[in-house]
Amino acid sequence: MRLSNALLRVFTVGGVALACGACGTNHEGASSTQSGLGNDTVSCEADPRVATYTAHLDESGSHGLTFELVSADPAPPAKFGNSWVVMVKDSDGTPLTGTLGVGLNMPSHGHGTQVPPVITFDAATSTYTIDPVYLFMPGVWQITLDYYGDAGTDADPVDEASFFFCIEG
Ligand SMILES: [Cu+2]
Repeated sequence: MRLSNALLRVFTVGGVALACGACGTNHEGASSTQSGLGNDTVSCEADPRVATYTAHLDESGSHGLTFELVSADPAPPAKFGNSWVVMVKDSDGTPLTGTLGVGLNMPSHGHGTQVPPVITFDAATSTYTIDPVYLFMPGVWQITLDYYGDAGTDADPVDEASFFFCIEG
């Protein structure tokens, strides 16, 4: 049965980095000449990479698919645990139901998250719920959605797209 197979094939790939070399060490080893670094109060809202959250935010992949952030709780995305509902659509806008992977990354810091996202697929709405989207640190986070179709996550994704958000302290 296709739908239950799809549910079973929904799992998580990537995005997990237990070793976090640069994480939380902004001030460590800073000399007096570096005292201006690591100012935790600087906002990333003006970072050109980040999106302003709205419901039904679309990001296009480079292979014709659209990844829709249907809703986020809390909204806008915030520090620590988030729950996201996403949909993957083909070029006609038809929802797709195959395997999805999620990666969480802080591109400026080179680390992922400690709590891996769990993905569940709801066949009634053709949406995937990702919970938690665990963004534990203030700054720019990249949330990458990889769509694998009927293939497993060992294959190359059919398409992928990333959402970037500024998470406030
Ligand atoms: Cu970080």
